[in-house]
Amino acid sequence: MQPIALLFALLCFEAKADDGYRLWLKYDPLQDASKRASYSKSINSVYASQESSTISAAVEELQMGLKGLLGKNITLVKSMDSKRGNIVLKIENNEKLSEEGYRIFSQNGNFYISSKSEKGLLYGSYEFLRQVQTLQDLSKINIESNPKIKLRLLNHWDNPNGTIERGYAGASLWKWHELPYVIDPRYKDYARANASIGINGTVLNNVNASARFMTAEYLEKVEALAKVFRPYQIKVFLSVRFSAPRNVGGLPTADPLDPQVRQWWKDKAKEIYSIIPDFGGFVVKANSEGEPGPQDYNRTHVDGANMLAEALEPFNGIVMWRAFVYKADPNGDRTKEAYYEFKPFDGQFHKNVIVQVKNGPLDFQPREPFHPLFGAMPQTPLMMEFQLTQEYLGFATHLVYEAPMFKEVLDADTYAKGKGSTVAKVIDGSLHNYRFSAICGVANTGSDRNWTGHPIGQVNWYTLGRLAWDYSLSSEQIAEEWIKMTLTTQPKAVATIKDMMLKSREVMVNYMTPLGLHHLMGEGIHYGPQPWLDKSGRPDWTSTYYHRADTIGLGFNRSATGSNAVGLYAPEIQAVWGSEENCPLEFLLWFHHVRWDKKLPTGKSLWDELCFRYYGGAEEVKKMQEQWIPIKPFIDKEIFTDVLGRLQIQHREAVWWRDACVLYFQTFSKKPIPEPLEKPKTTLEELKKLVLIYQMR
Ligand code: GCV
Repeated sequence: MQPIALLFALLCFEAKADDGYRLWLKYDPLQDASKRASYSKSINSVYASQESSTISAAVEELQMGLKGLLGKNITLVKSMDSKRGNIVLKIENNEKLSEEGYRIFSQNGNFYISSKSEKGLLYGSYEFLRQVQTLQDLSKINIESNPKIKLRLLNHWDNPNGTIERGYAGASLWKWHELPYVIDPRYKDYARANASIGINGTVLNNVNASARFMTAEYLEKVEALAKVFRPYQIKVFLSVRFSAPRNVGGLPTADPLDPQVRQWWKDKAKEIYSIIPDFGGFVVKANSEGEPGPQDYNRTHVDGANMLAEALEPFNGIVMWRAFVYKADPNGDRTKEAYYEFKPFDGQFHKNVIVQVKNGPLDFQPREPFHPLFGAMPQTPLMMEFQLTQEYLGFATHLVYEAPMFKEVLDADTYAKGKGSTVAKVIDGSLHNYRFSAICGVANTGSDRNWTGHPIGQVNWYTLGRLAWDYSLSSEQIAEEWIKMTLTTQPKAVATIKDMMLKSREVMVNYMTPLGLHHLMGEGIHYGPQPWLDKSGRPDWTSTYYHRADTIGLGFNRSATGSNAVGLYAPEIQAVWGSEENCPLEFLLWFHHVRWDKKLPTGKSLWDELCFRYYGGAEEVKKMQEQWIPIKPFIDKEIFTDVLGRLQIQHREAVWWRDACVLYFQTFSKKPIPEPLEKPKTTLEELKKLVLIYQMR
């Protein structure tokens, strides 16, 4: 071959770099030749007993996925192919299945995906593909699966101007200025990705909501998106601005007890449903961080939520009313406020209201105890709000797998009805027999080609869906599935990446906020360390409010001798968290002000333990970098290089966090950094300047 022809051939056959766009629905040819051959032999065609747009979406996905994975055309047949090897999508009654549940089994050489509804067929089809992608044995496949939580949502904090609050992966996915005329093909891929993990709703806009979304112009744009999402069984929801009747309705007030205001919302609901008949409902952030709400008119959260609920009720819409409220009280304890505000209202909300509660009582910190409202409102459905976007977890530059963090909260025992009353059972509705159940994650998606900025950030989106469907899945299992579907099936590489992911959350806690510390981050931007921050727009936006460092010790005393936030939990929990001796180290400084020289169960003093954790966290990131390098031959080059670069930033920043926190706390402890730890190479003054540079416009 001529050199030029050889070069041409090489260029043609060079594998195309993976830009991450296809997420976990990559469908590249299976590398395991024997599995591929065996699947190919047993799958020939797909047959659906009924037709609908959702069933077509399922069939299309099966055909596309299997074509890619097996390199074979899977034909859609009008009656079951007698040659066998059919994938049969079948609607049938099965008492063990809920409406969205499915069963997958093999019989007489065919595979059956059955469900009571088209929804289950869609979810079952994605599960079937997952089985192939993760190289499972299909010969005796027999899976029965029902979602544990009914509403499984993403919350987008996206603004009409295309920006995303706390978004680190580019601009908004929604091109409002082009809608409804231009339909970006990405909307369909977004729907496919969500359906593949069981997400069945999306809140399109920021909870700091623009009233514009209540205008006819915007509702038409919303409908254009709803139309794309519909076959994938994804309902759209909107965040609403409580003052919308004033902002866009021309009314002088938004008082929820004012008859004109009430009528305005009723008319608005009617208008919305006339445009989007399957609209899901509203999310409301009211009287929180300066957003308008019923308290502006001396009314309560119940007044506000119930007014909206009554407007939506005729159309089966729901109101997700957020409990993220806190007043600026320098002598108070922000972690108690939502509890005091909402607990007295238990049982007073309208039947289509669900109260949306963040996982912890503060604000998506690297580690928080579960929110004390979970278990405390037996007569009001509560839903979980997790944050996928890494506002406090190093944005899209730090590798942090969030499943262990979510599981820690879901598995936590509230003791509301005795041992075993886990947070998961509160939010799936089973503990208190709630009318409905829901969970949401604040999305980490954006217009970046790979959707989430950090290639491994995709797994946090994936995790939300998988845990919402079945919170009993382990972090290991979810990680393994995602790695195999997205990065590689090479066993050693899978094991290494999984190990890095599983420890990543704890590593981050150690270099950012070990031992129960919290809210030490840079002001406003929420990036980088600023533990010395003692003045801000509000006292509870400083760091000193939370860590309370002094010459005696460190930590916020929330025990009975302090703010008694621990008193909001069940007595069984108080007995553990409320005692400095019994409190697990991960929450020690969340609940206690501990002497610097206090000997901890590790055998070290508080000061030494703190230093070892900060140094250990930073060191672990270095190790993660080293672990990543040998997997190079087994994953896509572009993704390999991208993650490697981000790990380098993460290490630099872990050292930044470590040095800033250790040097700052040392000004109180007055103790040396213990041997053999190396002293920081920078000074505290230099680090203080660095944070200011980060915050410059
Ligand atoms: C959407 C935190 C974030 C805000 C966010 C708020 C909320 O305070 O920093 O950006 O606002 O939480 O959840 O409402």
